[in-house]
Amino acid sequence: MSLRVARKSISDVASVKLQREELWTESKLRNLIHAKLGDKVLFVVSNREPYMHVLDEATGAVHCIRPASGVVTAIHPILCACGGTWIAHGGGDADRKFVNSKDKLGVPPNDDRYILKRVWLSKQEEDGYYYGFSNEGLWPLCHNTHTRPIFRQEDWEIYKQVNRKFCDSLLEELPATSPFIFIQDYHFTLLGKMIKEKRPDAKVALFWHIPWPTPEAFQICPYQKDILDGMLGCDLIGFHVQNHCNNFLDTANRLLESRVDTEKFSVIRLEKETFVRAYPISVKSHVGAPALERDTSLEMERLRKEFNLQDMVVGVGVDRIDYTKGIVERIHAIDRFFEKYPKYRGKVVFVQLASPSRTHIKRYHDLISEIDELVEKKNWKYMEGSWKPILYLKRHFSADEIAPFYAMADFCIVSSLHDGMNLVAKEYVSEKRDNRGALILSQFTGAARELVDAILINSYSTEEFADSIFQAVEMPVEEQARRMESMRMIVAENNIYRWAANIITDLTALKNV
Ligand code: ADQ
Repeated sequence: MSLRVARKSISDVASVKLQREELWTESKLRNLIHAKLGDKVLFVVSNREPYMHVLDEATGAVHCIRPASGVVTAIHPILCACGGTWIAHGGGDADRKFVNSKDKLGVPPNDDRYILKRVWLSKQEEDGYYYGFSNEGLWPLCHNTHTRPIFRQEDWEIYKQVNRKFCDSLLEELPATSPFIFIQDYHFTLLGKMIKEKRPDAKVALFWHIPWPTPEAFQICPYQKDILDGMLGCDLIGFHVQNHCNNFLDTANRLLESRVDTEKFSVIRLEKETFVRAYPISVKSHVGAPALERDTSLEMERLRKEFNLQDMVVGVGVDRIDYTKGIVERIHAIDRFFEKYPKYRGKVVFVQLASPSRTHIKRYHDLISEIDELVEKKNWKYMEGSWKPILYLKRHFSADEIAPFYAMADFCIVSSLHDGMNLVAKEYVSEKRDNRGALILSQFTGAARELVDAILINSYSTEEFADSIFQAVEMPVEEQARRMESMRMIVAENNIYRWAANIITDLTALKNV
């Protein structure tokens, strides 16, 4: 079966290459969606909401923020382009103040491009479904990072209950005929089947934003059959890369009564067919965008002054604080770099922007302390005068605040131990309008399949990692330009609009079974 799958995926890649035409834009996607969906709106379901209203306890002011989430980064531009309704957990402490009587509001604020419907969860629901089953169970199950998944029966019961709650909230919104529903991620493995039970006419796609493990790894999960069964309620399941699709087909083949069709790339169970495809997710991309869309130069100058970065070689890392992102490994590599190449002490600064996430989970709580301690220790080891090797900025940043850091960075480090795609790599490349800079990218990310002109590393190998930093800071300008130009072209061609267009085209082409 693996051989047949491999042959098919090679021919698919070839045909995708043939189809490349001009760049996809917001308006092109809008036209395609109108052509494919007519006046039907698109429904998106995700755990994380695109806008959160949070109370600043110190000042009493409420801020509307965009959460640090790859799913939000990717899906938001699509709904801005084509409108629709996005159903998500209202997780902000001031969220209830900003919805109407139907729990809805128009977003972006003052622009109203689409509707956000907030679903409210109790503390107990959030604990069981989000922190527990999703992030202590499924998240480590799907990432090869040697963190043990924890499955508790009470979390599973709540997870099912919350999937049902989202289903009910969605069903209230659906129009009379053939709605299109696009579910995001591992928080909603049961939703596809639940929707189809009530609305067999709906077309349902699920996009899985994290890796899919091998059947050996997946069968650790005590609820494996229910999860696969729930997912196979969908008409289409998307993963970032072919390898995750192959793992999924293998898993369904081995763990469930089902038939896998390696020609069509589908799974048939109880006469229901589910198609499985790779859609590498991406960002908007600034290539081809008007040059003056956003000028970051003043902001860069301000940051250089504020943080004493004038005349420094600057590296950047931008992450949610998560053990999958390899932040600890990165700090060890930076340490080794300064040990091995002392001439760079006082000349290179690594800026780490880090947004705390899932802090109620012990593993995340411990990781935050571990990073704090490590940064402090390494800075103490090397600091000379006002120079410190690591500038650690631990907070949430808006996209506009992150952009000048990318633009000014001579190199960017993405060192995930395992990552479905990793959008930070693509954001960095997209922001380097001058074709300068080097990307150090873990070979364990989905992005490494596309961005082959990055310096690819094994994040577990401190020596190799330290040498990659040396290679990045020493890289001649011509080589930077050649590599960066090629990566920018790839991100521009495979931007988020093309990603959405491919999924919508495939979903609308399916006949209901
Ligand atoms: P994540 O693991 O959340 O998502 P990643 O692709 O790393 O996603 O993107 C993180 C996003 O958060 C980026 O847009 C980044 O700019 C932003 N961000 C990071 N640090 C921030 C900070 N300190 N403040 C504010 N914003 C910050 C999952 C999968 C990924 C997959 C995405 C999309 O784990 O593999 O790429 O979904 O499918």
